Amino acid sequence: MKPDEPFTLEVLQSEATLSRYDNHIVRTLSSMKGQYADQAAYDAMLAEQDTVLYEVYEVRRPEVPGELLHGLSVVHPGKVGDEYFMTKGHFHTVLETAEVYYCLRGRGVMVMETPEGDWAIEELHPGRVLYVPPRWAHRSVNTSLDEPLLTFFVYPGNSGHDYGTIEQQGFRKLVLCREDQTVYIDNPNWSPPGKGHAD
Ligand code: PAN
Ligand code: ZN
Repeated sequence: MKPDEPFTLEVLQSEATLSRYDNHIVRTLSSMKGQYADQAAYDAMLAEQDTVLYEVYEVRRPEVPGELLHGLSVVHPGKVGDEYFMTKGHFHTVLETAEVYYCLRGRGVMVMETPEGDWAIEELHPGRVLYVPPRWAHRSVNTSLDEPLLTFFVYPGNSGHDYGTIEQQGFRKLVLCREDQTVYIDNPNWSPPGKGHAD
């Protein structure tokens, strides 16, 4: 079989070059039901408008171990109650697969945790590379209220995405804006791995 040809991509230029990506995913508020701590703020915001929270631009490659899936993640600025806009977050279905994130623009954090309940939060700013090791669930949070958080990501083709575990148990830590400061607090609704949801 003839091997694929090498190819290049302008990761970030104009709206026009973004159209070079193969796939564009748009996640709005309605897709994050139950993920924000302040349910009343969530409901009120959704009643106004199904706001776009984040977008993902993917280069489509075969989902097999030797391939690398890559693309651009854009988390828009904003809050639901005190909680910054963020991605759903997920474990990789193949838990032993890692991921690299390279921050291109904006300010943010990556909230991470393992199935055993260990947690970590790393700051993202332009020029910083974050290595998410195998086993760590990950969620990007935009901690700037003025500009989008742009990251480039790369992960193995066979990783897959397990969203259900996080939808059920949440992340252990929440990233909030309190009196203009970014604070990390314990998620009161977090249920320990394997214990199901708190309510
Ligand atoms: C990224 C994420 C992207 C959006 O490509 O998929 O940032 O986040 P959610 O998938 O949690 O909605 C990645 O981590 N892929 O594995
Ligand atoms: Zn991932």
